[in-house]
Amino acid sequence: MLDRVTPATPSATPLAPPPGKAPEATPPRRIAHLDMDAFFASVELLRYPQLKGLPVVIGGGRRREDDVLARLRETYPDRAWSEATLDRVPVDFFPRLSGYTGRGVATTATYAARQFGVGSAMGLMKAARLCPQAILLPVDFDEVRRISRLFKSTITEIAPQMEDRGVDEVYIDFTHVPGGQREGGRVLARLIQKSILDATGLTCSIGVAPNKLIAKMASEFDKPNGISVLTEADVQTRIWPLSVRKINGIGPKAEARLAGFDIRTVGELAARERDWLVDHFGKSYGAWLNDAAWGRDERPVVTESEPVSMSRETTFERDLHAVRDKAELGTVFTRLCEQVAADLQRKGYVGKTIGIKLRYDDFKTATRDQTIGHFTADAKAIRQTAGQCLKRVPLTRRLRLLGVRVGNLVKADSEENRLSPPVSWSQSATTSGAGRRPDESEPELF
Ligand code: TTP
Ligand code: MG
Ligand code: MG
Repeated sequence: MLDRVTPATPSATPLAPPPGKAPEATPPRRIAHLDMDAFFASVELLRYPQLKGLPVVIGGGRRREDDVLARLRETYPDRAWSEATLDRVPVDFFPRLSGYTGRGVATTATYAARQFGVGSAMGLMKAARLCPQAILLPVDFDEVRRISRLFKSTITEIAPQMEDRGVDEVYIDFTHVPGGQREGGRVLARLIQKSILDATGLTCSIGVAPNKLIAKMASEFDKPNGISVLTEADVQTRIWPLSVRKINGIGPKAEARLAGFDIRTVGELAARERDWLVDHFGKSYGAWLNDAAWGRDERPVVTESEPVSMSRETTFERDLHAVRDKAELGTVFTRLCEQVAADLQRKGYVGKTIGIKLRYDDFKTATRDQTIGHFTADAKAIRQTAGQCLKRVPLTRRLRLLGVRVGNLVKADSEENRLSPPVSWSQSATTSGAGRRPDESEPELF
């Protein structure tokens, strides 16, 4: 996870109109969420167009080009096979799910396969039972990345304010782009869909709404190849009937806890008092739940900018206890530190504020951080300081989430980093974040 310096949104700072001109009304915020349809599977269908319309499941490993060609040459020795002739591979050549045994998991499936109930994260053995005739293909990460870059650059040529949210999805600020207000954004959405289809051969679905939260939900309304346009007035009719799980930020645990209070739909969540939610889910998460249920979300679309911090966090399968699950927590903690260190190193950053985040089984959150005297991207150094932070939080309740963050970032090759030589930590450490635990000398728990 990358936190970035947020550039000012144009709509947040309306300029005074030039003298003599009538002030123009600030256009309403229109934010789009765009998500590619059955992405990994669609990428394979570009290579094998003969499989269009058939149930195809992606899973079970990486694609190895030479293997496919070698097998083709063996099966059909009378034909010449190359990358260029893959569209002529007979459909019968492809392996079927039927009879699959193993522990593989489906990463995604074409919409034809979804009609049988097959979907992302499903075990392939179960998928084989539901749809034995489905074709099983491995993923080609290089091609996925190439197409990912291609569809994103197609978007930024039309609408430059784009936030990258992963391999197959982005947010786009439509507010000031030509066509971005016409029919609530539908005109621009159509243009982008068409341009992506022309550039990549793939379809996507787009939701346009007053903010990211609603746009993200709206992009799913009419998948595949759909456009959904929502206004604030649609929140009650289109969002409130949905399950709370449709809100990006409510996972299975929060869903279960809400269900314990008979809250299953977004509308039922909206009906609860904000104070009640804060009492039961903590100050920040409770307030956020209330905002989300009412469709309130002010987050800007964040384009390229310098990251201010990098973090990794994980929500546990089951809530863990600091003493009873010490070994498991220790392993996870070390891994998070290693992941943040690897993120920093890969992106060329170092930081000197190291922090932790815990969420307890009652959903309350605690964070602590500590600033050291030099910049680092070293997993051991991060682990050591993060471990110090851990000594300053209560660890009696079970934990559902653990996170590690490194902030105060500068580029590893910057002057600032070179001018800050490593110093002894015990002398240089300053602390921030409230609430030291009374016994500072208590040994590290995990
Ligand atoms: P998604 O956008 O969630 O799914 P999708 O594009 O396959 O299908 P949809 O039309 O519903 O958007 O994820 C994008 C890609 O990320 C997906 O093609 C495969 C990969 N992926 C995983 O590797 N593991 C997962 O658990 C999920 C959900 C996706
Ligand atoms: Mg997708
Ligand atoms: Mg996606």
